[in-house]
Amino acid sequence: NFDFSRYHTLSEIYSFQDMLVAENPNLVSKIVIGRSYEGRTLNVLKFSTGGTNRPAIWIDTGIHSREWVTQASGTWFAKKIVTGFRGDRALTAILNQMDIFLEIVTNPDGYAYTHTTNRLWRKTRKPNPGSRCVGVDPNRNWNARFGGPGSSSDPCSQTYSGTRPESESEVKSIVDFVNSHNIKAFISIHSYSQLLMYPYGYTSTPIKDQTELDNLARQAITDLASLYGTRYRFGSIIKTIYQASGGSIDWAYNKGIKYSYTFELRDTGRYGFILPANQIIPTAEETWLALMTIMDYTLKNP
Ligand code: 0X9
Ligand code: ZN
Repeated sequence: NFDFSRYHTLSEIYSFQDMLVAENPNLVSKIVIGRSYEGRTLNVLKFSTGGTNRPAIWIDTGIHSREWVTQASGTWFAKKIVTGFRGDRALTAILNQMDIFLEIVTNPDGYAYTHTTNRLWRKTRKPNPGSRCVGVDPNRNWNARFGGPGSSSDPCSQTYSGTRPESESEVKSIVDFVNSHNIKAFISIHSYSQLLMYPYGYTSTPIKDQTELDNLARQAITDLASLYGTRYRFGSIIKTIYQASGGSIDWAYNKGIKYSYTFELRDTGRYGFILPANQIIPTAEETWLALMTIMDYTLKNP
């Protein structure tokens, strides 16, 4: 009865998560990895068929709260995993050996604020001492050339890094979680621009695994396009979108998670962050194909 063709409030998504766990207790569990600045739980869905500390895929959506198609797609992915398990051979093979961790509302304070006050809010909601401006960019707050080019030291900027790495509990909670799990792929989902990118954002020096990640990205966007013809570009962050320091996938890659990718979902700017709800399901469906390509490759090339 959850309507995937509409956007939902935070409480609706949180209820959806609890329902999914209640209805599929042998496959899905909810891990509270911390609390947001305003005290909301930071929920990660764990999809697992057993084992202990299995190799795993990390997927986050909604770290920038205004990118609503990402949280909506995240809920669709969660449902897709439970409905596809046992029927979908490739997905079942993944789940027989690996766990999938999915944080749908990675910035819940921001998401609540986009519903109540400002639809275009991006950052966290922690006050900045000495400034009237609120919030830190949670994709500039990671310990990967923190404070470098493509981030701002101005609390009023949309790309404000904060005063120190991991100052935001929404970021620190993921860092602690990832550090204590066996994550093989780290995928962070944003919108918009239709891009699939790999590190780095802070430097144009290529990563060691550039050729492999480039080839996998090409395959993933080819599979994505096979459904509705949606065209993506791909490459390193700095060459594809712009220079950005303190981003999550640069941190993940530098800590040894080879398959670190970030998506920018639909569209290319006609609607931008305010993507019409009738595009949620097609966006999620096509993105799922790219995610499957990356997860399947990760399974086969650990
Ligand atoms: O600026 C960003 O954080 C991302 N674009 S967005 O419009 N969704 O805000 C670009 C992500 C670059 N990724 C990393 N630096 N890890
Ligand atoms: Zn974003």
